[in-house]
Amino acid sequence: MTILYKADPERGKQWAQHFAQKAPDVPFRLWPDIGDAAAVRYLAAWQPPAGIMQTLPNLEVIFSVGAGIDQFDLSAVPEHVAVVRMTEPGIVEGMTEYVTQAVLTIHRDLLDYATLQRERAWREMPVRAASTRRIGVLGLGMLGTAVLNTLRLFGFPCAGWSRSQHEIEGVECYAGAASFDAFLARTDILVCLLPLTAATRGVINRHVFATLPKGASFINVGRGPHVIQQDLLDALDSGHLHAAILDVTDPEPLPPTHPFWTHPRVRLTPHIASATRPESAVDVVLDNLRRHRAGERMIGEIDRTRGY
Ligand code: NDP
Ligand code: OXD
Repeated sequence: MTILYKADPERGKQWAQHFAQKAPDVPFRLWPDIGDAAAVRYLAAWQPPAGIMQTLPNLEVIFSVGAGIDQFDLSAVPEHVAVVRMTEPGIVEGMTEYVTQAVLTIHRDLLDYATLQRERAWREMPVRAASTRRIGVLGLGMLGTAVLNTLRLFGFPCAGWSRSQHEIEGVECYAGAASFDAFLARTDILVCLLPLTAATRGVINRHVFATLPKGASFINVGRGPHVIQQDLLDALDSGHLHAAILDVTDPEPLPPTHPFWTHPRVRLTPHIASATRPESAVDVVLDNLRRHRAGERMIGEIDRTRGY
């Protein structure tokens, strides 16, 4: 019943230490030292090996080491192999910090002040009350909900949009395609925290930017392919969209010639909004191993028909 880890090797060493401490009875191996391939029932990976079922014929579960599973080619993974996304609390904490700083950067005009600093211009701008800056989060899952629960404490009017109807205290919840435009029209800072699926690829496009109020801003911490990048550049260049803070792009890494690098209204970070923390990740995986062996549904098991 071996668990095989195949992702960042440095973090893998930390996973190995935590497994050795917390579950010395569970055989844990680091790719490419797979040992007896037939004994590998569990794989923790960012990218599974090519020809996964030929390499690991008795695989039962793939644990993503990240919250997203869009990097997996699910067509190469047979139905009987469960796929589980990462739900450990460190990812939630990191994402809440990142989105809060991005929202406050836009809300307190820090991008504009950075421009003024470069010009050595000592000039004040009026401060806008949080109660007049409406936040809208696409995706009301583990991360979107946590982010909104923090942002509403600042007094921002908060809303979220998801596939199914949610109820979150202090958050106006919109659901489905029919309410999308109403959600956008009331949003001054749009945050993308959707999973990347066939239904959400390209969902942030010229229609979205045109429906947001003039002067709105955009934060992408979901995935690069959620956005039609030329539409984002056009919306910024027309002045309709004020600014964009992008942690994810398409492709990654972003090529040196890409216009996002030098655009005055774009701030970029290299997909660092939040990262899985090995210590708590191992706790979550061990809990799921116990559930799997007991025949229970695992936490974070994805629904293949929805793709997330
Ligand atoms: P969850 O699966 O918990 O939540 C996904 C949410 O998106 C749900 O509310 C779901 O709706 C909604 N959704 C999915 N498809 C649609 C659709 N077609 N229309 C409307 N709503 C939809 O995901 P997490 O919150 O854990 O993570 C979200 C994403 O964040 C990850 O998939 C990953 O891409 C990204 N991420 C980025 C990181 C970074 O460092 N930049 C780090 C970690 C994650 P419903 O509730 O109705 O099912
Ligand atoms: C994740 C990510 O999905 O790092 O966890 O983007």
